[in-house]
Amino acid sequence: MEKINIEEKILSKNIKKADALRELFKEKGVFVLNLVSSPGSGKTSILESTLTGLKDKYNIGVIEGDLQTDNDAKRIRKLGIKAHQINTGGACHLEASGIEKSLEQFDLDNMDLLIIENVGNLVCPSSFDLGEDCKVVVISTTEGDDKPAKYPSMIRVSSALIINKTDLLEHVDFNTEECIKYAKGIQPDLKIFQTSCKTGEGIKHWSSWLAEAIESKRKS
Ligand SMILES: Nc1nc2c(ncn2[C@@H]2O[C@H](COP(=O)(O)OP(=O)(O)O)[C@@H](O)[C@H]2O)c(=O)[nH]1
Ligand SMILES: [Mg+2]
Ligand SMILES: [Zn+2]
Repeated sequence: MEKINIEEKILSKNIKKADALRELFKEKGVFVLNLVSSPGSGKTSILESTLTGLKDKYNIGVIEGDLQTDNDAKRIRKLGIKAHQINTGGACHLEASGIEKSLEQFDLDNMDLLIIENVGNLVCPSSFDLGEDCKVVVISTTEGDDKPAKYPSMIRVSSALIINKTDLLEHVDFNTEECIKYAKGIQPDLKIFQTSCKTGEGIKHWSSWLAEAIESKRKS
């Protein structure tokens, strides 16, 4: 009973902070994406492929969440894009308070897109609103096509699903149709993208969706 109360308090405090962040992002015209997946599905690789194509057109910032290291922030900085690394220590998700603090590093008045790469975890990031416009979940073909059925909460709160590592399909038992069927069964409106960061398949399609979302929120 006590445990539930503490959890509820943490979550309601987080929601308040996230709502304030959402207001701020709206005022500044910044589209915010919360990118989630299990570890190693290819979140940073997808960002590398996608942002290379968008960085000349939009002002972009990235917040990287990991337990340790700033490896991912370094990968993004190599593209000439501003990236801030949050090290959570032991924590398996990011919270709105951490995002609020990281914003000191960015100039929101001159930003069109903020991407938050969450800690690799398909469980609790689904409960922690970061003030984003949408969550996008990545599942790779090496993880099993029943991932959506096993992690329904994450699918339910996501706007799009990226099935990544399509270049490996011929080597693994992954039924793409089944995966989409499971996912759509939970969230019928889910947008589906199929990508490979090795061959570049599907990156353009996904990037255009993102660009459209940025445009719809951007201040002219
Ligand atoms: N074959 C293949 N490997 C990929 C693809 N995307 C990412 N990887 C590899 O998967 C590993 C984890 O990728 P990373 O982007 O760090 O995943 P993250 O932990 O979700 O950020 C790295 O070795 C990547 O090179 C892909 O589309 N195809
Ligand atoms: Mg990463
Ligand atoms: Zn967690």
